[in-house]
Amino acid sequence: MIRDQETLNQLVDMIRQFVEGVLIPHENEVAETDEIPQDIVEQMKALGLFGLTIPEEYEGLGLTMEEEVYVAFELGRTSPAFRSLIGTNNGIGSSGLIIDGTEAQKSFFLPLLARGEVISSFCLTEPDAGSDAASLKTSAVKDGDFYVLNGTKRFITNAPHAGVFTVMARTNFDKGAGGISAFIVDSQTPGIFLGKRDKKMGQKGAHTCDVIFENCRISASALIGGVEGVGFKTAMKVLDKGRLHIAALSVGAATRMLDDSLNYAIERKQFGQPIAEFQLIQAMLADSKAEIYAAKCMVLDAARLRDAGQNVSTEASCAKMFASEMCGRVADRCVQIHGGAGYISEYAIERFYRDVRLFRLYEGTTQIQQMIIARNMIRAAS
Ligand code: COS
Repeated sequence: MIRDQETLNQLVDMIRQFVEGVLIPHENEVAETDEIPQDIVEQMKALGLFGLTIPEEYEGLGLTMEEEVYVAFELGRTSPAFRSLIGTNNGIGSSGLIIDGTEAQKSFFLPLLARGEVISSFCLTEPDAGSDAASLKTSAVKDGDFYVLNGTKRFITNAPHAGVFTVMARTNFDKGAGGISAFIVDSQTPGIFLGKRDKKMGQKGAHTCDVIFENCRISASALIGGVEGVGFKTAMKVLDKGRLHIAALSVGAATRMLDDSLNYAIERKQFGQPIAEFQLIQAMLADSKAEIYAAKCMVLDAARLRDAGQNVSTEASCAKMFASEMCGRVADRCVQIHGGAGYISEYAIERFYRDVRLFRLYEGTTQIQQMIIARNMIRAAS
């Protein structure tokens, strides 16, 4: 749903100019230093990028899902590290509160997140609970007006910068997924320790690490929504939305890679003519164009269904699976179009090839999306 086409066009144009004028020129610097310059972070705050999806009553822009994916198509056209910094406040770090939080929790935390004053992270994955998220072991034991958290969370995006964590922890060890509760936790609470920053294949400038809870006492008021046992469902609802966002980013990144490769193919001459004239190069360009178009249509359709209030668990998984796999295929073809130059870091495609590999893994691997889609089909048919 687009609330006002003209306003959306202005926002998308502004973000496109920011991506082209500021972010793309800084991609190499971010890749080399593994840091996003602070003045860029300040510009992101000033543009309202930390609060794109936070409701307007909590100082965000309150984008609908359809509006959000149009923005993600643009943000996807530069290094994923930039989007990653604002991604948790707009996605997995705030959605749990927006969907299931109490009014007091929302009005306290959401304006801070929307302004970018506080970064949020989503603590679901653990060393022994990745795809099988419902097997998580971090415990939250009630002690009067407090809960005591113990456990380790792994690969937590933005944890080194986070002021607040959404933590999924077990309040009941006998109930499987129904024994998991969600908490909103200040990162300065005693008993929270961070691991070393992970050394990743790509996405330099985006930081992840372990978050360790050791007898960390938090107020009972930190329980999201004030209800125990529904934290797994909160996490799944968060991921339904997050997966659509990643699908849109995959479309954006594939578009950028293809644009770069088309320009390269037009300029690069071999056998006396631009390589773009060769049919085998054209096949790679055309296949990529068609697949990007297909993924974009899927993402927009799923976003519109979500805005219409439908359960889009299946569609979000279809879009995430197809778009992220498509992005991987496009990355591979684009390296191929660049030839030897595609293996050299002077060309952005070498970095994108590594960066986009994550899209097929996080917020649920392709195999988990397949499982969700098939399960939903079987459930609907029986
Ligand atoms: N929305 C709302 N509720 C949902 C839901 C959704 N999208 N998906 C599942 N649930 C509910 C189920 O209805 C079920 O509730 P009941 O017990 O009341 O029936 C409960 O949650 C448990 O669901 P399910 O039985 O399907 O859980 P499983 O453990 O079998 O599998 C998967 C769940 C595999 C889908 C889940 O663990 C998953 O998504 N794993 C990947 C995790 C992931 O993406 N990690 C990335 C880390 S974040 S970057």
